[in-house]
Amino acid sequence: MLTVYSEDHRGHAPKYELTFGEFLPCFEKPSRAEMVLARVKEVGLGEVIAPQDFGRAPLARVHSEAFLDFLEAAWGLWTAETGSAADALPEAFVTRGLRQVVPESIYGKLGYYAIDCAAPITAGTWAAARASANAALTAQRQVAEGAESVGAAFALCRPPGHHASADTIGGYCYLNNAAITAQAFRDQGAKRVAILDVDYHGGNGTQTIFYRRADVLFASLHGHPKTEYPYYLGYAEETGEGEGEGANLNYPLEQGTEWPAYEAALDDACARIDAYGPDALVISLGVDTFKEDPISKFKLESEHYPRIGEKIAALKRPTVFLMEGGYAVEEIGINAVGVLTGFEGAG
Ligand code: OKP
Ligand code: ZN
Repeated sequence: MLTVYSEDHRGHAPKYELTFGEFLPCFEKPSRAEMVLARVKEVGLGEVIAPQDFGRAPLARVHSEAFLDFLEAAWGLWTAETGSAADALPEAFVTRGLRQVVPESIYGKLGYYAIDCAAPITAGTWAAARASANAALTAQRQVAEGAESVGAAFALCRPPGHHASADTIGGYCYLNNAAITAQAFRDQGAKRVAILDVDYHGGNGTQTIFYRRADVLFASLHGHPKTEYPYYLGYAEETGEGEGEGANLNYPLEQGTEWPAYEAALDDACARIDAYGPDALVISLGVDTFKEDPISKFKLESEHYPRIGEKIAALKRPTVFLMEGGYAVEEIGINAVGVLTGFEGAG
C-alpha cells in the first residue's frame, strides 16, 4: 500500500495542552508520525511519497474562507499583538449568552475559532496542517485515479483532523482531513462516500460538516461522550438532520470496552456502510483505542488492529486511510500499520 508522508509536520510541535486540569506536554507530538513511518518501512508496506500541493480550493470546500484566513494569519497576529514566543491559545470561548463576534484581539479570535485549549497554534502549525491535508488529498487522488491499481492508500497525516469543523479547531485538529478527502471524492464524481471513524474520540468536526447531507455517510465508534472528550457530541440519537437523516451513525461505547463489544459495533457499522453502497471509503484511523493509550479508556490489544483492517477490506471499496489519534507512541506504529497489513492480507 502506498503511504503519503510530509516532513512538514515537524514544524508543528506545540509545548503544552490543557488536559487533566494541567498544562501538560502535548500528547500529539512529532515522534508519533515518525514511529508510524518507521513501522511502514519496517514491514515494507510499500512506496512512501511526498504530497502534492492542491492549494486552498479543496480546503475551502469544507472550511469557511474566514476560518482559513484566520488559521493562516493566526501566528503572525499572535506575535504582533503579544510579542510572546509561547504557543497561541485562547483564554475565553463564545458560549451561551455571548455575542457571536470576531474580535480584533487575537485572543478573541482564538476563542471564536477554537473549542478548547488542546489545539495550540505555533509558527509551523499552518504549514503542517496544510501538508497533512495535502497528504490526504494526494492519497485520495491516487485511489480515485486507480493508478497502478491502487485500491487503497495511507495518508500519514499529522496533525490529525476529525475534531475540526467548518470553522473551529480543537482536540489537536486544525483542518478536517477526512472531510476534505470525502468532499474531494464527491467533487470528482463519486455519488456516495462513507467515512468510518475508529479513533477513540468522537469525530465531532466530521459529523457536523456532513450532518445535513445524504451524500456522505459518517459512522463513528468512540468513547461515550457522557464521559469522554469531546463531551458535547457523538451520542447514538444523533442520526442526521433533514436530507442527512439516517446518514450519521454513532456507536458510543463504555470505558473499558474490550474487543468483543468493539467488534460487534464495528460489524454493525460495516454492515450499514455496505448497505449504503459508497463509491469510496475514508477511514479516520485512530489507534488510541489501544489498552495502553495514556488519554483513552478502551482495551484493544495489538492483535486486534489487523482484524479491523480485514473488516474494512471486506467492504471492497476504494479506500483512503488517514492517520488520526494514538498516543501510546511505542506501539503506535505496530497498531496503525497493523490495520493496513490486515487490510492487505484480506485483499
Ligand atoms: C484527539 B484525537 C482527555 C483530554 C482530551 C483532547 C483530546 C483530543 C484527541 N482527558 N483532550 O481524537 O485523538
Ligand atoms: Zn482520538
